[in-house]
Amino acid sequence: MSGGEAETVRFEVEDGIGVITIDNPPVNALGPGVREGIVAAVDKGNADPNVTAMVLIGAGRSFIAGADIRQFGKPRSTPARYSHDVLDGSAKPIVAAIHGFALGGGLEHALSSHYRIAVKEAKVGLPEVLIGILPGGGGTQRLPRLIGPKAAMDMIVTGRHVPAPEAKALGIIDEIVEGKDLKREAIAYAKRIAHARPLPRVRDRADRIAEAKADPGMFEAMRKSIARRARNQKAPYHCIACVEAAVTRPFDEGLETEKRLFAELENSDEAKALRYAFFAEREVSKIPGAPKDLQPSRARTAAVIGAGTMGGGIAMSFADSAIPVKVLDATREALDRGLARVRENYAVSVKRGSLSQAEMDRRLALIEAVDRYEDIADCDVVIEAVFERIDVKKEVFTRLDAVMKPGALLLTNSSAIDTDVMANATKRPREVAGAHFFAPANVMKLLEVVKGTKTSIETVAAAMKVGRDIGKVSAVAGTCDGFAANRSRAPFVTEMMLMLEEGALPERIDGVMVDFGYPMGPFAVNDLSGLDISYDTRKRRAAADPNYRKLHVPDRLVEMGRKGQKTGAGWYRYDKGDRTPHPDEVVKSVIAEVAREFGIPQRTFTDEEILQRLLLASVNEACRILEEGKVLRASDIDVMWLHGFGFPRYRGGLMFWADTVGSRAILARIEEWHARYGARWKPAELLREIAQAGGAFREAKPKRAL
Ligand code: T1G
Repeated sequence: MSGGEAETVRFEVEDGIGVITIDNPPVNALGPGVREGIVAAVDKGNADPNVTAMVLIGAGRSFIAGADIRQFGKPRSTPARYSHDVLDGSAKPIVAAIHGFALGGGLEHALSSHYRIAVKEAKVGLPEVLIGILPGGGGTQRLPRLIGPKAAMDMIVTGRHVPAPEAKALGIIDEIVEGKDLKREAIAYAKRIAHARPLPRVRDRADRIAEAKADPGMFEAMRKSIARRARNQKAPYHCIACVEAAVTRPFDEGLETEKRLFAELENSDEAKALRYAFFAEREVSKIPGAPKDLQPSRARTAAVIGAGTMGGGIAMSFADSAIPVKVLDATREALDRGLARVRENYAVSVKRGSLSQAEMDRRLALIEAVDRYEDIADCDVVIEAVFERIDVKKEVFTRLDAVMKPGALLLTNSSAIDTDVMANATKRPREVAGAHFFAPANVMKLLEVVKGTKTSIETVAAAMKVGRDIGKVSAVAGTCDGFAANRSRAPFVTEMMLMLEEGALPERIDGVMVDFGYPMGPFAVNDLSGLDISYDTRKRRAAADPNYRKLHVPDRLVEMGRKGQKTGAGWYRYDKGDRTPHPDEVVKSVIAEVAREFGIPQRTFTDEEILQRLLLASVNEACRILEEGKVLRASDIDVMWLHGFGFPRYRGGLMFWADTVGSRAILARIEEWHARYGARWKPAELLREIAQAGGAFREAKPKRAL
């Protein structure tokens, strides 16, 4: 093999078995030279009379994690021979030996081999749909032949990772190998099957396809079942079409369908946005300037101060990740109430079937209620989640400082109070940071790690690691009012409340945002979280700032006792025991009353204007956040919007979406609204610079260090 391949694909003969090793760190992606290296190695093995069979295996921590996603969207040559076809057409049997992950093109290479063995911990999958494309290496044609079209469709349309034991039960894996030396086991397996003929080529299997002819309606049923989740997207439906072709057409024609539909998707807006989100979620964990060898250790024990809704949700996040957690509150009554709420939450999951009773019991056993600070002194990390009152928080941190062991992480879940306030209540401000969870804390993936002015980089990195260890997507923000996520979304909320006064009804605005791709409209979400949550904050701000623009409509609804679902009415009316929002004439009359009282001219809106009034207000604020250096990069804001606010993933994120509108058009729109609505629409300097340079919002850099 030429120099290039020699580095990423090795071929050695051991005991008459040709071992093909892929060595392309960190995940053995099928990057440049890898496919060519595999072709050359299979040719070599077939040409060598001493070789009776071959093994395909990955070096390092994984088999093959799929095509190199970084190459998509770039020009690339069509190879004379595709590596998965060469495996399939080999004259000698090939055994794919899987550890770690076999995903996408990686699993396709295994499906093109004649046998597949795996260690128990391995996972396989065809996750291409998650980046807006589809398995383009024969996976949509081979997998249905191996496990049946229904099971294949489930894997391909969800993109889920399947653990090796389940993959064996489905028929993907022939044998789960015990023992630590996969290569040795694979060589032994290859020797056992070396002379077995005919070679078991997946493409020749017809039995499972025949089964499907008995249920031709499965494809329409699948399309119906994904309709809500796959709204506005093409890839999931193209995946179904390919599997349907595997049932209705000969193998080679099915391959043609796969190739055609793949080509339609590769450069679609949806695929570009999903690829961007994939890499943005990996960038977000990188802290510029952090020491290269900074490897925070995994927290072994945790504590949460405050057994309220947030504290209980945070404790569940630790228990869900098998980390023992102590919950501390001032009174036994508060602890009992908090732990009862946790039990109820788990019981709902058990009732829904998403959690077994045994798993619920295991997790509950990891959560211990304590009522003395001394009981948590030895915990690696403590997260404060008490009332949003400065005096209470300062008291908590003074006490934590007095008892917690040296090196413990002291984190606050505050959503608004400056992290420095808590840090300055301790003698160890460098070890204090914000860990801002989003409600419900055990469900929402975003964890905003807030760096106070004295917080050390080590503490930021350790807090982010804690987030990752409990299944969160950790993103860094600087301390300021609303940090980065909520601060960037605040103008969105202002505009949605002010548009009401001009005549746009909640159901109209919600409809536009649901059509855009949100799972729920912002008013329906507000009914879920409770209108009273922000009411107190608004009152505090109005008292502190005479120029504060009051939001009369939500204030009046709260004062009427309409706090949302919890009171049976808020922006919408709810029938007892039913969460379906129904437009309510009462809300309409409150809006009309406010408009009349304050002489607000009524007007009509296009859908585009409603969408842009909300999102461009946030794009403008995001630019101010970057100007002040309160985030590490623009794409971190997108990660916050995807995982904190349910922004539709196939649109990439707030800044990625803004680039599809264009910076110049956005500046023009914001200047128009600045003239009409005044100061709140003043364009951010950075936004003006981006527009003038014709640059991209998603590539904007912070103007100051965090
Ligand atoms: N291509 C390029 N880079 C990749 C990559 C890939 N497929 N997978 C991971 N990386 C990079 C990642 O950006 C990060 O880089 C580093 O590897 C570690 O990743 C023809 C067309 C395998 C489960 O969709 O799901 O095959 O930040 O932090 O948490 O039909 O990576 O270090 O610079 O995620 O241990 C299909 C995508 C491709 C799998 C490991 N395959 N990867 O998770 O590590 S399309 C996928 C993952 C395809 C064929 C089609 C995960 C992982 P950096 P990481 P991890």
